[in-house]
Amino acid sequence: VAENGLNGWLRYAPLSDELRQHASSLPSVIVALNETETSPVYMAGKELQAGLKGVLGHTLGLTHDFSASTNSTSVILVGTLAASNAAVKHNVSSLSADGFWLNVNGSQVTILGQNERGALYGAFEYLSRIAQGDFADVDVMSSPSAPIRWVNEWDNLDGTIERGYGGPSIFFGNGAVVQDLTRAAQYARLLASIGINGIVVNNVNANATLLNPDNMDGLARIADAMRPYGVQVGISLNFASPQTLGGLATFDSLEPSVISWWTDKTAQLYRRIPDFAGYLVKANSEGQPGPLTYNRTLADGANLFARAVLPHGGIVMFRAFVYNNHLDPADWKADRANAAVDFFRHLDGSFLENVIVQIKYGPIDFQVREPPSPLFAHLPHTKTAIELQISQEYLGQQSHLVYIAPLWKTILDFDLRLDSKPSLVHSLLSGYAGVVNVGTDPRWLGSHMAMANLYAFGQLAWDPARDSQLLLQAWTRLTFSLDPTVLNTITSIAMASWPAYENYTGNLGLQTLTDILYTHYGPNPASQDNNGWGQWTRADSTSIGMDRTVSNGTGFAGQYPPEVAAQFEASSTTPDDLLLWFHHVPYTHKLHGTGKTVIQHIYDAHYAGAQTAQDFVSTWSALRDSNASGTNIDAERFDDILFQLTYQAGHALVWRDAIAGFYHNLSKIPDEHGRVGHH
Ligand code: GCW
Repeated sequence: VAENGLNGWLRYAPLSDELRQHASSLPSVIVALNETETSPVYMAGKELQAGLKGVLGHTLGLTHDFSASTNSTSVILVGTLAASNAAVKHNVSSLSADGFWLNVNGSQVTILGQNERGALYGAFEYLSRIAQGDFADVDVMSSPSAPIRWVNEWDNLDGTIERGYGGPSIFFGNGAVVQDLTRAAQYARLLASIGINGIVVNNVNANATLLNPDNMDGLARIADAMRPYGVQVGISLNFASPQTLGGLATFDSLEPSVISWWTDKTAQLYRRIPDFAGYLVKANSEGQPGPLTYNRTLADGANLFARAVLPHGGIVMFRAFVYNNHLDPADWKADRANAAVDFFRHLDGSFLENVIVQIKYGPIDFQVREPPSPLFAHLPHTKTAIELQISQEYLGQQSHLVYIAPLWKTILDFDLRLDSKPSLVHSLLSGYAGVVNVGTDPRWLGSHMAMANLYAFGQLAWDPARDSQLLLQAWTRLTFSLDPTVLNTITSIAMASWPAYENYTGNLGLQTLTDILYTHYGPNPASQDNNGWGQWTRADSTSIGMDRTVSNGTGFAGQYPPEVAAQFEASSTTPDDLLLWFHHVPYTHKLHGTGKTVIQHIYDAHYAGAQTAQDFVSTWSALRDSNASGTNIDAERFDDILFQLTYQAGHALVWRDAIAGFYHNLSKIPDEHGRVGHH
């Protein structure tokens, strides 16, 4: 199971004998046009060799010299466009950075990257097709939708991980970078196979001691481990470092001593890591220091780092997750959802060119359903990236199976109607940042099934138009089996998982009704309200929901461009699944979809969602019965997943009874079906 977990979707399990017959039409030699052992093209050659060996059982020769192999025209050629120029005729001009051309023409396979990374990505694409039993000729040109495709890890230097559910850090322990970075290299391989080109290795709640000389040396070792896969390393900064680590009296972003402190530190980092990716900054948020501490603007703070990295080619990801976590719950006009736009709108155009504002997908915080952050509509002169969370902080922490891609698609495909023109969120983005938080667990995330989310994240960052179900199915074939029963089983469970989780944890845009004060796990609807965190539901004995209208509420709806604002302003045009996000209504308010009352919907959804979770167990168990030939899935992973689904089924009942009971107590409105309040 360890091997199966560690390799994730890169298992290269043997194909059936029937499919293996195609192997005879494959070339016998791989030519990888770079012989430097740490180069992505060299790794591509190695990966092709190992992958084809696993899938087809044949070991192809591997050379790095095209001329030596020209006696056979039939080769798998992989390299950069530049390196191949002499060797092959191609007609590839339109690739952007990291893009590739994959051409399979009979027994000739050509994989050319716009750069080294692109060649590696093309090799992974070819292998993915073969491993899924697809031997057809193709001619694909593929370029990423956005240049920045990063993962963020919230690893602390002591080896713990904030909101990490896959064991301790693969990077840090005891205040330093760990000696054995095997797992870092394995992780880079997985990331490269889904087109991820950057990683921030430490928590956004950053520890300044990461910048001491020993730790900077350690970061260089991490960068060395990941570089062959084209994954560049960046770090999160603690804004107060010049004071806390550097001993200066201040960390004011406009103070010359502070500026030169950061300039020096940055130069020291680039001396060790010439391709260092850049910085991620969480400033003035949840108690973190920042420029506002000295009455400077957030742009002043971002530009401080941007100037430091600019001469080295680095970038600054500056988080928009800035809000007041001591809001007054008695103030019906107060709204945490307003914060990002309030803090950033007027800064559009004042960031340097190498600053990217990194925006969480929704205005609150990785909830089970949110509308898109309206900030995406307010920064036409600023580069932006979307922050998604693979780590299931509010989504059952990998103990619940939740396939998140369909949720992400509701945001990426949302049309903000800027200037009343089509403006899908994904079309506005320069980058993607995924909070992953893998750990030393041999399944990386603590759950085999959760890896579908990481796979889908990379695939959507490359091309957000991809279909979440097709992505899931490709992942399933690569991870488990080509067996149609496995495919159908996993498709039915995973595609039902987010709707089910929404049903039993947070209906109608109420947010995930978990314990928001500490664990973010398990039901605790009472914890949402009457505190400063602003994840309020405003539930009382007669009514429920946040009034975010302009006419009567917090005004949040008005942060969207006019057409969208008008839609959310009226409850009659607000989609039911966001009704309580935007409106405070009586429990007896009727939904337009079903005509049910809000309270009856809450009851019914909880019973339906919990039932779906029960069904997951029987659906999954049926796979074992269909596995008489032993061809579909190994017993270890089967049992591991069965155990998690069984746990989820039980916990879904806990959720159901806690939430349905809570609103029954509050509203005193009986369930039409007599289920609630009779346990
Ligand atoms: O969702 C909240 C988390 C914090 C996290 C913060 C953030 C890293 O509960 O653990 O801190 O968001 O995104 O900065």
